Amino acid sequence: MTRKWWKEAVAYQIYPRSFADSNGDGVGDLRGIREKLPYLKELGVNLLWLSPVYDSPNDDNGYDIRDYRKIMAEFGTMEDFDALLAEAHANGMKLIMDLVVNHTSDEHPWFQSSLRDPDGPCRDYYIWHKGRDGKEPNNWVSFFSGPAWNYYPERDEWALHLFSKKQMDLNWDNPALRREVYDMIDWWLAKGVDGFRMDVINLISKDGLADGSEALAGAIGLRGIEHYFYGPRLHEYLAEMRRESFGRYDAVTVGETAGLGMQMSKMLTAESRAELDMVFNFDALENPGKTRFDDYRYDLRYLKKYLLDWQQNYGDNCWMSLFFENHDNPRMVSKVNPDPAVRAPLAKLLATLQLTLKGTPFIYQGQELGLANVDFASINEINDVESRNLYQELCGKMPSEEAWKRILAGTRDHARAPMPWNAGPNGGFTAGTPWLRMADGWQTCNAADEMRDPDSVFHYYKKLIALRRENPALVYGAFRPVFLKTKRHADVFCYFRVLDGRKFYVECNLTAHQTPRPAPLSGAQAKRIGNYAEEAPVLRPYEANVYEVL
Ligand code: ISL
Ligand code: CA
Repeated sequence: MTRKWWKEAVAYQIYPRSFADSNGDGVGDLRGIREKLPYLKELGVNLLWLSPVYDSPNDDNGYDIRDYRKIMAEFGTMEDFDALLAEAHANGMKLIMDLVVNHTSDEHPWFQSSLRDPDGPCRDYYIWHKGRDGKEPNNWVSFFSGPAWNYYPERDEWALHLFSKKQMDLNWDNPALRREVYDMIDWWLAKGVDGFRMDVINLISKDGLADGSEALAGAIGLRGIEHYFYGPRLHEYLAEMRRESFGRYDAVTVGETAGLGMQMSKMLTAESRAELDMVFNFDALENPGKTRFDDYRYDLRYLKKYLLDWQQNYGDNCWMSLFFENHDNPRMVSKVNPDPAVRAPLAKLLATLQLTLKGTPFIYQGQELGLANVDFASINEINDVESRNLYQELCGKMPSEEAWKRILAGTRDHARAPMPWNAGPNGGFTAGTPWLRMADGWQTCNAADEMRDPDSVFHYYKKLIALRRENPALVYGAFRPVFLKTKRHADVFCYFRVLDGRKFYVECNLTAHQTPRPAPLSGAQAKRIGNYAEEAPVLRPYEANVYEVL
């Protein structure tokens, strides 16, 4: 297996709007992030991913980019960015950007030119079509509700937007557009950024205009999906992009690729194919048959099945990313078990899995504090465009209380609530009014308090991150699961990580009930970390332990 810096890294995702506000306007910013670098250094992470910080009208909080080479005014200036990058590097941390190139804002000069100058150079930068009997060119729907097309009288044509009405899909079949994108990527790489997380990169190749099938739209109702998920020229574009930009730098790429499956994942990340380094696979973020907006308890025994498959079958030519949370998903602890009494042990169990399995861990801000979902009171407290549109749509189909229940189960704002830094006003996030409501409970659950408490979720993460960074066996070691055949041990997940004579053993109880402990290890061993202070003959709720076999 090839050794790479990004396989050994522990990554941390920052949602800048909600991380730290340096100037009291209620919005997190680049200086805020810079002020928190010592915190991140103490935690031990060494690869930072920033959600978009580019100039944007914020219809989708920065995922609608107006200028790829400019910093969003609310977040600061390019000087602030350069200073952040330099200081991250000086502290031994790499920094990757969010690359959003499936679409731009409708306020991007390319779109404005495409719209107003139909014979100009940007004519075919977007996906324009004539209407069908005065209506949309086809029946595709947007991820954010409603038809995926806007009509523009200026061209008497419709333009495709798979996301919000202000996020216009780029036409990747146009080589001139692709060149613009590669030049932009180069510009950032030349500046010294260490790579990119690539937003909905699996959508960039569309296969034409045919109507979407109702049957294939699936539980999420995405009619048209079969025409642009992993489209016909995706691999060609990824390989070209790598050749023309990333490939000439020591940069890492992580594709955001929903609805993936192992075969496609291997095709995207196999070293020999030179497309992407890693992908984010969402296949196990919900239990089978469930979607994010269903109110249910996630059963971790399903995660075990998924991990057993991927850890054993993904091969040595591919490398996984490991994550439970990001800015688009509710908090994992709340999904699995919202009971506050088990929050800490459960958060530590998830940390144990994420930091002892094979793959690069991506921790989402606040996960290291064990943050839970927010008890939003009504749709008025919700900012997210996806939630607001979906709420409107659902209210047409069901009583508004029921619609609200679905939004509350799945809204992306759970993860976007500002970081609680201390027990002071607004959790120390801002001296002003936070742009989005804080989660209740920051008075007792915040970074400062957890840093003082040696038993906190924060300290557990810190110790585990250090353990992983010091032990190549936890990075490159073979994965060897045990106790798979006994029904008695269906609730536990136990495995070894083995490399060059070093051996770690991990045992986890995936349930909220006590369960028999599998036979203990024989021979000399040392416990490296665990989420219960005392040893016991059984595994307690969500118990997790890591031993080194000596
Ligand atoms: O595909 C999905 C469900 O099957 C979605 O979760 C999809 O992956 C997701 O909405 C894409 O997210 C990314 O692109 C969006 C942006 O709003 C998100 O914040 C970003 O992470 C559009 O840029
Ligand atoms: Ca600010």
